[in-house]
Amino acid sequence: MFNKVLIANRGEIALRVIRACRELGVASVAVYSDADARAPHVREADEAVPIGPAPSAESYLRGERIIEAAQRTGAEAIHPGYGFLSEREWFARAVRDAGLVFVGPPAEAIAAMGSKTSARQLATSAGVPVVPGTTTAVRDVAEAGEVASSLGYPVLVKASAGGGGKGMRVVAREADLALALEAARREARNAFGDDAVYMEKYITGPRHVEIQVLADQHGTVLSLGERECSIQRRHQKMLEEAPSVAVSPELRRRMGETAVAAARAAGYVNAGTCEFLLDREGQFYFLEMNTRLQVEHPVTELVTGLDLVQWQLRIAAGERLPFRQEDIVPTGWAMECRITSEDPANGFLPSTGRIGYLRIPGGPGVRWDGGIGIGSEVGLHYDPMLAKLIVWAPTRDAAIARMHRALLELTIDGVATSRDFHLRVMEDAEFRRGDIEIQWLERRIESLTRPNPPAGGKVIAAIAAVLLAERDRSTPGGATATRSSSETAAHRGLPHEDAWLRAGRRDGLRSR
Ligand code: MV4
Repeated sequence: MFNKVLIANRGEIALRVIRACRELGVASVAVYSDADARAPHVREADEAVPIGPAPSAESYLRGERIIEAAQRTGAEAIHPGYGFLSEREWFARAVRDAGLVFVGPPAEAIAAMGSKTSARQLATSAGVPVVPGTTTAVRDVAEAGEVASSLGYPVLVKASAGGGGKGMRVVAREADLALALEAARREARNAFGDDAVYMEKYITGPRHVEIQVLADQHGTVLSLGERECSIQRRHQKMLEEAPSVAVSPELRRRMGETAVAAARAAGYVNAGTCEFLLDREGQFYFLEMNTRLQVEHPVTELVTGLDLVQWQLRIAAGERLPFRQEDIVPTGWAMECRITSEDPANGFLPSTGRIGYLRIPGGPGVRWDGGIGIGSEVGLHYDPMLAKLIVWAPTRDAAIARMHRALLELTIDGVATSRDFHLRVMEDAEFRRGDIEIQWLERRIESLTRPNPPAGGKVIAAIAAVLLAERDRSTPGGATATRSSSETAAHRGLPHEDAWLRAGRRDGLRSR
């Protein structure tokens, strides 16, 4: 194993990697921008190196500076986290060329999966099902028209260099094709500096299900099962779970084998994720492969019992995976809510400020992967994700109840956050049935983000009456309730939360 690893990232993921290093007895080196001089990841690491001004283009994206910092501190490997330099082929190559180990896939695998058309070709040649469409870029409107009529409308125009939904246009009929093609090209050129686009049949109402894979340097490639990631807004995931209600053991086995085949075809090593669309008929289609550790990796960790970051480090150090596919059996249910500094009541507008008070949830089955503390300044330089609240429970119903409970415990003062939005999701009947697909959130955004009705005098009196009655009923000694009425009332006075709790009690949530 390495003696020392540099972490080329910030926030919660830098802390996550530091924790894995510490458990493996590996020293950690943080890097930080001027804005992060007092950030938790800097305090927590064994050493820290300043790398530049606040804008990421002048700090966390300065690969050559980060490599220098690794050499100067005697780190043998660099963990890129997610985002920033994690999927830059040139960086993976530069790290290797500097005589260091990149804790991630080979540069060649990043390149092979980076272009969506080359990923489709690779997948197709490995027998992996892809959405019907072209495996090369379309030249012009004439060719696009021919492709579209053979596929049948609606079709989707996608950027070859794309990913994450940029440069993507749904086309419902021939009359709209020329404009959509132009728009997709323009967006692709601006986002990726490459205006090549290709086409696919548009799949309506699918789920987004992804498979985690782990591959060592000795030819073992394993599937760690699926994550359900359909709850997203504008291609930003908000909530993930493992397993998926839509995936049977048989489908899990088939999707897992497919993901392993795609990874093998790319010469993949380390942790990676194959994204699929899963339609209502249970057909699945490979979309793309993410060649990095993902934000939502903890839900897979909780149902498999494996520490993915530790395995990333072990694999990078040349260790063999000591288990076989049949040893990996997901157990129970895990769910993750992304806690962001965005205001759901205000169109998810990014919110800034200083964290004045922070109450982190705890108790059975609760995990907090955070990157903030009291006093942290939340600005606009970086991603708005402050932390991930993750729970595990034996069943999905119990995981939902546990997440709701943990969200009630969470208090973040100083910035607007996505907390209340997540409470609403946990309370939503469709979500609780697992009746979701990729358009679900956008369709339900109104009811999930509507400001709470002002707690007028009557409402407050009603809540107080319920709380007092409940305290008297549920507290053996009478006087001090375990869930203190002041805490709950101070909970920004959301009437719906208590209504839900009461309903939950009636429905026997405790018996799960
Ligand atoms: C699709 C699709 C429907 N049909 N491809 C969005 C981002 C990129 N990863 C691929 N995406 C999609 N590709 C076909 N042929 C729908 C989406 C899509 C989507 C996919 C996953 C998660 C959320 C999504 C939200 C909107 C559209």
